[in-house]
Amino acid sequence: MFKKILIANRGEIALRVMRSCREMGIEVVAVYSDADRTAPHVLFADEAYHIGPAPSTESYLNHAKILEVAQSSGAEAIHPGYGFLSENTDFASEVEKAGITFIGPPAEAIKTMGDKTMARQSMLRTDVPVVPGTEEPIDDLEQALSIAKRIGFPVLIKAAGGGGGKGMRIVESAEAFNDAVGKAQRESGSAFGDDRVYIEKYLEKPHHIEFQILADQHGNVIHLNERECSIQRRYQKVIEESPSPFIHDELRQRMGQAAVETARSCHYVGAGTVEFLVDKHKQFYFLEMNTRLQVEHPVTEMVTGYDLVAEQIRIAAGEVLSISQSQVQSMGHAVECRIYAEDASQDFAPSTGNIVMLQIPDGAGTRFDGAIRQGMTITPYYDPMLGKLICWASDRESALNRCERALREFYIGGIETTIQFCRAVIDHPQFRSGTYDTHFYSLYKDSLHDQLKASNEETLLVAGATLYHHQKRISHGTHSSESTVENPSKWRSNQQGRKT
Ligand code: MV4
Repeated sequence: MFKKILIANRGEIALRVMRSCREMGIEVVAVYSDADRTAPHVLFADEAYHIGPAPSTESYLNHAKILEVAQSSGAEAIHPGYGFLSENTDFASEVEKAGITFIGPPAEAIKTMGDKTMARQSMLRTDVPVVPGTEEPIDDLEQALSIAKRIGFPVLIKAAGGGGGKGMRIVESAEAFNDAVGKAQRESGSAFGDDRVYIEKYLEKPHHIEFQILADQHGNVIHLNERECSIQRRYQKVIEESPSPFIHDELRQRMGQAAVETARSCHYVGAGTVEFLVDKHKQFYFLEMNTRLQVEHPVTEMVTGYDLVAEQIRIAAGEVLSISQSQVQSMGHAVECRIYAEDASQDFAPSTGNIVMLQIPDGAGTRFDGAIRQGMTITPYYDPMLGKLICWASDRESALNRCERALREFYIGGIETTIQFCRAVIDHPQFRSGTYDTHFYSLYKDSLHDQLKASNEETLLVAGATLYHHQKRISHGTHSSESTVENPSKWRSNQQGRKT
């Protein structure tokens, strides 16, 4: 087993990885930018090294500097977390060339799955159903149009180099086709430095359901069931849950098998996620594979009981998977709410500033994966996600009730957050009923925002009323701080006067 691991990341995911390392007796090395000199991940680590200015292109994305720190600190492996260098083929190869273990899949698997057309081609050689569409990026408009006509409109134009919805365009008719391809190519070019686009059949009201997989270096591959991720806003996930309220056991087993087959097809090693779209007839299609640990991995940890980061590390160290498929069981229900430093009432504009007050929920079945503390400043340099609240209970309704309770306990003062927005979703009848698909947010946007406005006003009213009451108690001399031995507080006399 490794003795020391460098974590090439920041924020909640850096802490998440460090926690598993520490439980495994592994020392952790942090790296940090100018903006993160006193960040939680720096204070948590055994050693921390400065790697550059605040912009991530000059720090957390600086391959050479990170490798240099790994070598000088004697780290035997690098965990990239998610985002930043986690899906960078060049970085993964450079790490391995330097004789350091990259805690993630082989560079070749990252490359295959990172190119969405290459991934589709590779998947077409398997039995896994793929969304109908083109195998190659569009290079001939006329040929592409005839394919689009054969698939049938509406079609979707997607970026080959992207994923996650950027550069995506719905085309309703042949007349709009050429124009849309041009726009999608320009958008993809500026977003990914790669203007190749391809076509997929546009599925109506699909569910986004992804499967967690684990693969070791010895050819063992298992899946750890699914996460339902259909609650998204502009392709940004808001809430995830497991099990999915939409699929039944037989479908779960077939999709799990397909996820395992996907991992095998690209000789995958490590933890990965296979994304599927499931249509209203419960037909599923391969969408893409994410070759990293995902933000929402705790949902799977809560229902299966496994530590996915520990599994990643054991796999990277060459161990044989200690979990067999038949051992994997899903127990109860888990829900995750992503808490962003964003103002939901201002079109989710990023909110920066000082966290002046902080109350993190806890209690039974309540987990918060974050990296925030009172007094710290949220800067505009990095992803605005502050952390994730994950609640577990024995059934879906109890898990949602618990989540609601925890969100009510949650208070972050000084910046705007999506805490109340998550509450509006959790409380929404359509979400509660479990019958929702990827159109949930656009469909219920107005009612969610009305609810949000009402709960913000309620918070202000409660704060005002509390203040008023507090003042009145002080002026009437019944405040607890004014009680003495001779003049005990009402609370005490009430207790003593109580019959037992
Ligand atoms: C689709 C689709 C319908 N048909 N692909 C959006 C983000 C990207 N990861 C994939 N996305 C979609 N791809 C086909 N062929 C609908 C979506 C989609 C969506 C997916 C997941 C969650 C929310 C969504 C909202 C709108 C559209």
